[in-house]
Amino acid sequence: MTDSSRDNLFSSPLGKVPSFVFDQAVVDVFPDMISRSVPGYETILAHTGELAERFVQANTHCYDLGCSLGASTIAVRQRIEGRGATIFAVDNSTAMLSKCQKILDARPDSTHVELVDSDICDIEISNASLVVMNFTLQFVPLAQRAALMEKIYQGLNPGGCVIISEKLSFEPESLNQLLSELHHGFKRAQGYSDLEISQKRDSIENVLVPETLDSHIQRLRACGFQSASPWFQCFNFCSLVAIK
Ligand code: GEK
Repeated sequence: MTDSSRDNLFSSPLGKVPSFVFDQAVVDVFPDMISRSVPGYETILAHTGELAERFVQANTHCYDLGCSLGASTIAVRQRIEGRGATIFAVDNSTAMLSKCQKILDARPDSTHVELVDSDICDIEISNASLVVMNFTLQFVPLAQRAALMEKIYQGLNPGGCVIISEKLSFEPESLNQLLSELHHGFKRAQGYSDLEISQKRDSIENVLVPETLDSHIQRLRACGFQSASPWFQCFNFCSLVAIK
């Protein structure tokens, strides 16, 4: 990795830390940022591919909601070749999508990927056998999350699968604190300084709003998902699978 693609966005004192946005500066360092910030990211991607292989049906739609640079799309695509599925990779950061397009163009594959520049709350979901939301729901305003999950449930075919990976919050606060400290220890071990960790935390405050595991499971059940469970957790990061 060249120095320019290493995430050092928060390494100098920023004074008043601006709210986090997915702009070009983030796009330029994104693979390094997410892999050094999210424990288990690579494991979650690999198993997103495995779940795709199990659940994606011929001639159906897959959705990668909040696709960023397409890492989940690529993990899915390489396991579903020849099924005639279409992957809709959706993001509302134009900077992310234009780099994502270049990455996908450099890796041709027979599965059609359509990039959609939109808020995931505004798209239509239909004929879906797989919906992936890897670390995206946490950025959707709380008040819109139930309607989004309901739309996903309605757009999934029976037997279809949704994968939701998220940062979690915990109760009581002492447990939240512990898991957050373990996460910060992970980031320190990945080379982030205390200043980077604390400025990033300030920047994502009120932008990334985590919920408890119970809140996620209850919302999934309220939509109609009878089968819903975490399949992976490391500290305060978790991935859930739910089947219609
Ligand atoms: C990966 N899934 O590498 N509508 C559309 N896109 C959104 C919205 C929204 N309402 N809110 C946020 N995003 C990826 C990683 S990153 C996670 C996902 C992270 C987009 C946002 O622009 C960004 O690209 C992505 O969701 C979240 O597997 O950075 O922690």
